[in-house]
Amino acid sequence: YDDQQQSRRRELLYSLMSQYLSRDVASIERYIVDHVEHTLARTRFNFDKFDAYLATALSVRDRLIESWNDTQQYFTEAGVKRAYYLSMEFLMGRQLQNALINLGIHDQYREALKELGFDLEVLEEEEPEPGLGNGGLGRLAACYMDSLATLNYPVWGYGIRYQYGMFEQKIKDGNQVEIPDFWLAKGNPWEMQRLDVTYPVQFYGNVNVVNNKDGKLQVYWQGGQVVRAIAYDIPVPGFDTYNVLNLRLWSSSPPEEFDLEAFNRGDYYSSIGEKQLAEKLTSVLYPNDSTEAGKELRLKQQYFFVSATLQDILRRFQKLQLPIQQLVNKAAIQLNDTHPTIAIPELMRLLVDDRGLGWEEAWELTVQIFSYTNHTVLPEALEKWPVPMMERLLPRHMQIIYEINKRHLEVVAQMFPGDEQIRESVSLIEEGYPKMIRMASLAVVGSHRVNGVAALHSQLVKKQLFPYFAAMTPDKFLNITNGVTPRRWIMVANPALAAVFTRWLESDDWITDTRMLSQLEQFQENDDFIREIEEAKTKNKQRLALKISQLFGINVDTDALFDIQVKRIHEYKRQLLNILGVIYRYLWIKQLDAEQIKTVVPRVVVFAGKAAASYAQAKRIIRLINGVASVVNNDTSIDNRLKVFFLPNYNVSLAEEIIPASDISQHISTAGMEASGTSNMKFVMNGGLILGTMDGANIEILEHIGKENIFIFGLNADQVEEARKSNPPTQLDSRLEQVKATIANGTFCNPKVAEPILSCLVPQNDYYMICRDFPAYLEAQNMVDEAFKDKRGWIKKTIQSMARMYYFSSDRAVEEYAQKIWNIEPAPFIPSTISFKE
Ligand code: T68
Repeated sequence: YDDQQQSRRRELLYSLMSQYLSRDVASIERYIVDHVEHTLARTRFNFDKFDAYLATALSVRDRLIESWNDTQQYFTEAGVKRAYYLSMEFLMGRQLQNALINLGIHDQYREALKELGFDLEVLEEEEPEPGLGNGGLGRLAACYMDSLATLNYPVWGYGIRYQYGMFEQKIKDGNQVEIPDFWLAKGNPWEMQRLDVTYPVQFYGNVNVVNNKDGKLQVYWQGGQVVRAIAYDIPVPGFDTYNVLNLRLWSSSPPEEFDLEAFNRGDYYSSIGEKQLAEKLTSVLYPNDSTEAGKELRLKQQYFFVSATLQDILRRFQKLQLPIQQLVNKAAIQLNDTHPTIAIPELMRLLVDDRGLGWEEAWELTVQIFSYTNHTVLPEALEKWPVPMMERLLPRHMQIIYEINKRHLEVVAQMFPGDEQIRESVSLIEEGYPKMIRMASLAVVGSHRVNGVAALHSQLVKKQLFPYFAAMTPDKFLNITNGVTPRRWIMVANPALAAVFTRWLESDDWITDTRMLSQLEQFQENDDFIREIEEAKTKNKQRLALKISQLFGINVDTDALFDIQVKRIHEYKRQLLNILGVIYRYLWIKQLDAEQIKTVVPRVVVFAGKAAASYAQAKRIIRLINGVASVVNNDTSIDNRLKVFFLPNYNVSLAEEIIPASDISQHISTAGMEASGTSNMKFVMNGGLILGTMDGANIEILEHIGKENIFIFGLNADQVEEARKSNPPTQLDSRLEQVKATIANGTFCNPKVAEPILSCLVPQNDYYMICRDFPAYLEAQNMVDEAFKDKRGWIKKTIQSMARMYYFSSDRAVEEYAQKIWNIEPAPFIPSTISFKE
């Protein structure tokens, strides 16, 4: 083409799509029907609910792609520094409603669909939820993506596109049953397969060192297995901004020229076998369960996604044609827990072996680029990989880890000369058979910032986990308290409450500026405001009551106190303490006379959460809860003063229904064991109060909302540490003895199931401090009852709490990451100023 032709072509291309998709109802109807006919190949005169959902989603995706393209092109042209959030898990939840709200077109879409004969809210329920995470860690990544998009930060998320997410939980005869979750079965309209974005990823093989012509040593890692990574992109819209971020998930497939040799030998079937092996790599999400530790496929998943991601980041950097030393000015990489830590030796390998940088220079660059978020201090949850496995799977990385360790221990020796105990404790390699690589220590050494996720947790990270690292590099360690997005957790989950906020604040700016919520406090004595807040709560309780009646055929009283504990089932989270308290309450009500019973505050106790499939004790606790539920719910003698439910298959969508309906929620982990918790924040933002321990973010929530608005009980972290060192008490609380006896006699479930639970409920065996905290727990529950009897006082507490929660928005949290760790700036794309379209 000559210049003239070029410019005419550009004119044409521009004029063909010079306009953004329209936002009026009639256009939206057309976009939807267009997808019904042309994408789904159905007729617009006959399509069902699911097709309607798909067509609607596809029409929203078109809009997201427009903004996505502009945003990414803008980031590139502006040459901004980007941050990369590497996480093995992203628990995004359903996308349709969130996207429509963030784009500000929910009402138009509702209207358009109504005319087409569909109810938007009903279609939203058609969307399968991608369960690509275990719990808090994965959901945190999703909240952060929403906030980063909303605040216009140039960030990409990188993760894995598992074909099977978190299993679906069913309850059969009171027991958890796991059903595989093939969430892609009906297609996924939110992702864009990028067959043009693929990278080879190598495993196994040998390392050879060759003397180059110029006398330098050149390392070659050769042979082994090659797997191909294919990118799937998911657009992440921000609220009230044009920017759309990208979440890139990798899927494994065989390399294009897979086992050509076998194929040529005529060994067709073995070549197909190889293909299936490659595909298996990203097929399933691993549970956060220590019994699954040390599985080679998990390490393969980690390296697979890290290798593809770093290749992608470096390719993007290469286009800038800058010297590699500039990488630190263009990229920051956040490791969400230790799972992607192999990225540290991988970047070293790419810099030293592939680009010929000297070790020192490469290391300095690497450390400046990486940072690491720790999410747990539980020793059994800290990742370690056997040295022999690493040697076999990633031989060059093992060499690099040894070299990092050698240099690290030299520094240690200078700081703590002659101290073998310190040397052993900070070494990246744990001695033993086999030797193990301590991934958390590697992450600390290879990062310039290490953060915990709540104030107490960050203290424990320094004092308990990494005392010597903290002594060596105190400035490396910091706290960034978790946050949650008010878009999903108020706007999407609780439209009734959101409407009240907007009406009384005469603005919806609180959605992006949660500080504004503090102005609600001035209405705490206003009868109209109080009534509207109460009405919103009642509406949400009715919605949950309807769900309960559909699931269990039991109608619950929405005036009852809704008492909720929803989270993964784990001994440290102490669902057991909760159910022991429920049993005590039941026994107590049973011995009251008819008159006394009438004065008991009626309670609806709700549990939900998954136990890792091989976590036997957690599964027994589920069995016990269900046993208690069936006895209590069928006992007519207690005048409906107590109901107990275990809602199956807890996930993001169920959380959106449950959280707004709570009066009280329980966050009662053994102090020092829950890093932060994030549902605690969601509950309070939705006008529920907390019954909790001095653990994780509960402590900071207390500081913000005031101790009069939270029910705290039990030992604190220091006292737990003390208690574990000192002699156990000689006696059990008599009420706990009574509860144990009732469990032991088989009232709720087979005593054989109960036995391993009961054996933990003795002072000598009380690692989780259930016996020691039991009396304080009962007392705190009584205080909850008393407070709830004073309706107006209770509402006042919830209003003050909601108004004082602004700090726990993930907008605040990501801003801290951007400023204190990544050193990046917001980059809003404004269509009217630099116009790719009109
Ligand atoms: C959670 N961790 C913390 N881990 O338990 C919670 N683990 O206190 C905190 O609020 C939250 O992270 C966010 O910071 C997890 O959720 C996992 O899910 C997990 C997954 C795989 C392996 C280990």
